[in-house]
Amino acid sequence: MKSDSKIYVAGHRGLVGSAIMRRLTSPSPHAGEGRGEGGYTNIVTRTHSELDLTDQRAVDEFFEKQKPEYVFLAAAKVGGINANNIYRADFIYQNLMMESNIIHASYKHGVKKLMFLGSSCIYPKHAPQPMKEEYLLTGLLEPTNEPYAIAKIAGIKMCDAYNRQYGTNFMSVMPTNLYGPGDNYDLQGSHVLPALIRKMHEAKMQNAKEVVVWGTGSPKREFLYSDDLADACVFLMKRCSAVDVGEFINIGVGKEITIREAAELIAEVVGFRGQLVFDTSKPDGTPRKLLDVSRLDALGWQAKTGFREGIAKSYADYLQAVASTA
Ligand code: GFB
Repeated sequence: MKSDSKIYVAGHRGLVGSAIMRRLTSPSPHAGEGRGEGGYTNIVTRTHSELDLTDQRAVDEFFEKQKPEYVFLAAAKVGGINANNIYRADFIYQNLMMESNIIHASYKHGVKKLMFLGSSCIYPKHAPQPMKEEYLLTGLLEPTNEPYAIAKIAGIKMCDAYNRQYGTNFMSVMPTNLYGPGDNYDLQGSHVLPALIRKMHEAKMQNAKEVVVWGTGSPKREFLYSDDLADACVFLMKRCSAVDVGEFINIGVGKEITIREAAELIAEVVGFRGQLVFDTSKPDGTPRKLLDVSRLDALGWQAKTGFREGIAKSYADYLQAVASTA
């Protein structure tokens, strides 16, 4: 990938896509360690109203006209445990359509390299921890996000099938739970960290005595800051091919914490001093989801942003988002 290569970032306004945009246009947090300085100048994007990625003909026409050389497939219908559980049809339909249209158009129009972004929920609910890439399809999935996981597994298998049949260079990467600037702070649809940042902030402002945390607080999660993920994606896109990463590769930090610990740390960063109350009528989801990142590690990439630092940056982003809508 050269600085003037034509790069299409699908989903450039989302948590992942916007981080990839930042990384492509500005220096890597690893700059100085030989990881490149950004400076990609030929990036093409389309908003949802300009291009409906579930529309096969529109996607095909876009690829025919634009002829991108590299594609980051970061467009997806995403959400937290509640949204996944309720909007099950939307999650499977929209994700299957977007992936299918973009992967097929990339093959048809000669894309040099495509990166498909999946999710750690592709692994079986009770997979041994940490989860190695080879545990895919060795057991039953977590029911709250099964439709989303099936769509993401289909994306991995599509990339692999096109590589094998047509000799394409389509790489799949599986990030762990993500957070960062531009996250979704809607309390019903979001993931746990943006939800807790908002709840704790609002409780602090209203001098409320407690904040409700869903579930038991005992599930463990691994959290990766979105700019770190973007750095890993660009690192892999530049240096590796599908043959180097195999069917797909995990991207994570290799460490996990309980939801209770995450909530306590957010309370500290936000400055909320009340009680945490656990609502056990809400689902816990998967008990643990820790990725084995030894393959990525061996390729020479490790995450940089510590959890406290990432939460502090995310809280600053939330404050800015609140200020801009006030
Ligand atoms: O982040 P989250 O929604 O998704 O929830 P998953 C993680 C854990 O945090 C669950 C608990 O045990 C939740 O019950 N939790 C506590 C909360 N308080 C809250 C809250 O206020 N909001 C939310 N959302 N959770 C998602 C999948 O699973 O992970 C997606 O649904 C995707 O498919 C994503 O794979 C990475 O980690 O459980």
